[in-house]
Amino acid sequence: MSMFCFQCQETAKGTGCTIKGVCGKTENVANLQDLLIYTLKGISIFALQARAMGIVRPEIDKFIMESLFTTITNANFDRSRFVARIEEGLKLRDELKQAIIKAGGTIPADLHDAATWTASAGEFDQKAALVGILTTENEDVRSLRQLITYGLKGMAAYAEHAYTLAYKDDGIFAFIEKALAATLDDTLAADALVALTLEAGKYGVEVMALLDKANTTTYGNPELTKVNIGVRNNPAILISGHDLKDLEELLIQTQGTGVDVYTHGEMLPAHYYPAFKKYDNFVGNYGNAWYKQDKEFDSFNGPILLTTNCLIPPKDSYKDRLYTTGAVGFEGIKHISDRGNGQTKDFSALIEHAKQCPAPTEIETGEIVGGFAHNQVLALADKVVEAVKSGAIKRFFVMAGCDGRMKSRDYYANFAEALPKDTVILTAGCAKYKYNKLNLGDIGGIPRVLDAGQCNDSYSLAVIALKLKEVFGLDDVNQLPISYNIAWYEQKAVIVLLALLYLGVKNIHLGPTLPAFLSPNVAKVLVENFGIAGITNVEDDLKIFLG
Ligand code: SF4
Ligand code: SF3
Repeated sequence: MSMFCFQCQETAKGTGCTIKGVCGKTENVANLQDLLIYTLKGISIFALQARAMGIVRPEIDKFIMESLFTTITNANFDRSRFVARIEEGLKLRDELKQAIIKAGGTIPADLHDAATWTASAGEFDQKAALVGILTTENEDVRSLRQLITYGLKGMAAYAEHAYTLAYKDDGIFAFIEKALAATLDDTLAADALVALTLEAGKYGVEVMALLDKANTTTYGNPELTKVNIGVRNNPAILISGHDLKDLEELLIQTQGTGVDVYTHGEMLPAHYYPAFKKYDNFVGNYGNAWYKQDKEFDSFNGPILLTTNCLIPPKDSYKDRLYTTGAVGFEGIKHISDRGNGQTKDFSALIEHAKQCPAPTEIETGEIVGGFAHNQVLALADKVVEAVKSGAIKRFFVMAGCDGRMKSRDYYANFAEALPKDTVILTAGCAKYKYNKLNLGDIGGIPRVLDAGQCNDSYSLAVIALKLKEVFGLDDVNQLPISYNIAWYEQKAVIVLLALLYLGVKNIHLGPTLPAFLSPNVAKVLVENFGIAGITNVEDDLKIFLG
């Protein structure tokens, strides 16, 4: 076995990728990601000690957050970026240690290796082979440590989006560092790690609330919007991923250039924000969820900007038109540098490139409807409550999360189609692409698919549920006529799940398969305490959901 990774739903054989990632991640990059995480854990040991002494280093918090983000599935495949990050991490770790000593602190003699190891870049591969996931022998402890680590990756991704819009919360950074260090602590048994997992859910709610505030304060509240899925006849740039700031700067820089901008994948919900509606070259959404990019990037014809996950290893036919930025990277693919202080990113290379390209080839026509984040749904609250009271709406189905390659995910399209006509789907994340073009109709003007936005906007679905609980005067969110049938793929979905558990949501069905990183005992804890279950087939599951 030359690597071991089981962080996503598509992990090989449902157990772990051991030779090469199903995602395309090489053994070498997988191992360097492990070493980077190990380095972050070592830094966190000092960060905790420093915090206890009143020393807070924003550059450390930022480094940890950004580094975690680069290791999520389908974000970064570029070996050189990980080598550079590990080198920088070792430097920051030692600076922090010196700051502690300078402030009168004592460095414990029995520090974990993660806090003391050093090596030159040429030795990183050797070291990486010694620090992987399987070095934790007890499978339940390993399972919980990884569940926490993956939750932190998702939390870091959302914290980074908020940070980009100048919203941050030191409590979230402090928790990330505490939890990273805790995953090295051999004195913490399963019970303590379960408690820490639930605490991660608490910070998951906080980080999503922070990002919601950052997005809505900066760009306004998402509102009911029809999004064009056809094309125009101008050269264009396609922007994918989750980063709204990148989109904003791209829209500003393309004004008056004759170059149109289309969203792809998880960038679709950007159309729902009032702030982006003023750009007349912001044409619509092109394509579907991430895993179809190998065909859709081909037919788009113009440059493509990947701002975050999900990137798949590019085909030769469009690789010269692909650009990455932020946490994303791929060897040989052009990368747009980060913003300097007070500056914007420079997308001029993409704009010039677009001018040389033909307009996108049309792959579909029509419109999709979305923008049902909490503010819009609560604006319709009277109508929704009335429909529930009159029996016009019998049940809501939260079908948020991720889409993915596996054929078994057709289940979600079939499930959506098979749902009785008096039910409404509440969605967020790229999972929506399985049913947002199905024309499922409406109930008295309320569309049967209410899209709140990106995966992080799953928070909106929780806000809506809590509001309905209040309106109906219920004591428990689980008394609402809401069922949860969630699809997961990567680690942002892990933090969304932990956040829902923290909010007390029970009986979530998770598919298409349960995470490989849940050991039988850890899965049992989730089943017994939260009623977590998998999925089977549409017919049987509908019977369960509809009683
Ligand atoms: Fe395998 Fe998923 Fe890890 Fe990629 S991210 S190596 S597919 S488990
Ligand atoms: Fe999708 Fe990658 Fe998870 Fe943001 S874009 S939800 S998979």
